[in-house]
Amino acid sequence: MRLSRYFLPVLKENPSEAQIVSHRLMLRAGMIKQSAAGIYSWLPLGFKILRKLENIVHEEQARAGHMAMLMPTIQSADLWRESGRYDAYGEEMLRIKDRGGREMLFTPTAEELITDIFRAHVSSYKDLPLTMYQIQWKFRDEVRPRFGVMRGREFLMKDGYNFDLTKEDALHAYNRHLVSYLRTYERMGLQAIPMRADSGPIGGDDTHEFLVLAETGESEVFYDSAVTDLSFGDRDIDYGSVEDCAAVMEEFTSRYARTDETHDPALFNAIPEERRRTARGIEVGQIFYFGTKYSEAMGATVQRPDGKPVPVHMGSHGIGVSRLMGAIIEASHDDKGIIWPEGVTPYHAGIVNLKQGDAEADAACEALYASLTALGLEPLYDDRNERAGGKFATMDLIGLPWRITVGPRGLKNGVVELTSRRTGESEELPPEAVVARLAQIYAGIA
Ligand code: 5CA
Repeated sequence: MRLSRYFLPVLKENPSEAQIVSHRLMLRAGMIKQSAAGIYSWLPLGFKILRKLENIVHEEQARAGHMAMLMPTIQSADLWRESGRYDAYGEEMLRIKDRGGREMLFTPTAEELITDIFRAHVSSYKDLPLTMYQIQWKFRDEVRPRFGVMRGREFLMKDGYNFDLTKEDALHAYNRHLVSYLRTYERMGLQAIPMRADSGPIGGDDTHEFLVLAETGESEVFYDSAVTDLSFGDRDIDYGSVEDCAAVMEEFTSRYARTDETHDPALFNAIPEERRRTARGIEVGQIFYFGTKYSEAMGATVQRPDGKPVPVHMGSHGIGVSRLMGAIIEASHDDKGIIWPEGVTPYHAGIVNLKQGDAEADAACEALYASLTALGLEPLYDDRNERAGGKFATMDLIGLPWRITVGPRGLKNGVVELTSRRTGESEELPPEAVVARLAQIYAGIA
């Protein structure tokens, strides 16, 4: 992509409505534009990152054996009356009437609709286990939409639903989701800690939230500092293995880590004092096991091997895809702007031409652009007729992890400069060596 042709409405001033750094930087970097309270348009740069996050989620769901599907955003109220949630959900639900006066709603989550699909088509234990998910827009009429995409009213969520014959099978699905979520967040450059939480309007007793520690987080959390030493890394887990998934669950959830809703001061105080931590966190996902709550209410049963019909055991599992963008920025920025982790960066490297119009500099930039593109990498080339200072400021603001600076002086010596956004360190290298280095950095990521 060439910056001269890109739609990147960068703001010079800090927007006054933004209270936290991620919201400020998303507006300044031209990623989003608010259209109404808690409702945003995703401009090309923001949308590109959103797609990257979605792709990671899709890849990790496929790895865990879950099937992608898509359900409508507008649903019939009748379905929600069956589960009792049409009334229970309260003011957060956006209710709509169609021209025939029929009551509809904009989906805040989709347990009812998926259960309706299940009961229409599945009647035997032989079709289980089954897990399907979607990445779809949700609407919750939040009392206080704020912090940009962090607490929106319209937001993008991955929601997945498992159907199992027994409680044990459903708990395996729960553990399997925990494992796949750990891997998903790590690929996004985040440490998200599973914490025992409250199940709220979804229901059930077993639930964990995944929290990214950040001062601006909306949740108060209490944990044993030992949980922050854990990392999933590149372990090869067999998602079909009950033991493998249970072992990861045990490792990541046996230490004290809870949100304020489930906090137990007595248990917390039993942790050695030097390991007790109170902090704030951003909830980027939540998994639930709620047994037969929906299947019983809606008549979703299957025949057991002995022929007896039983309600299926279910759970649901959510990832806040649009919120994640804010969480990543909260975790990775400096006073100049965003610093994207390599796994989610919108473009792999920026090319800054210090002297646009200089035949040699232009040719060197074009050659770099072509070589990187040929490797399957996406460069963002700042080919505008602007001062170097302005070009650097834009690159720093939008946060690409690597910048290649090309100027007539370096080219006389056969070199360009490769700069790391994270460390600020630069190295002078021949253009071919820069291309080889970037290929190496992104091998296995891009
Ligand atoms: N049905 C379940 C799981 S699919 C469910 O709805 N879970 S949830 O309520 O916990 O939402 C899943 C995730 O969506 C949350 O962990 C959070 O990351 C994200 N989320 C929830 N509300 C908002 C909001 N108002 N703005 C942005 N993201 C949100």
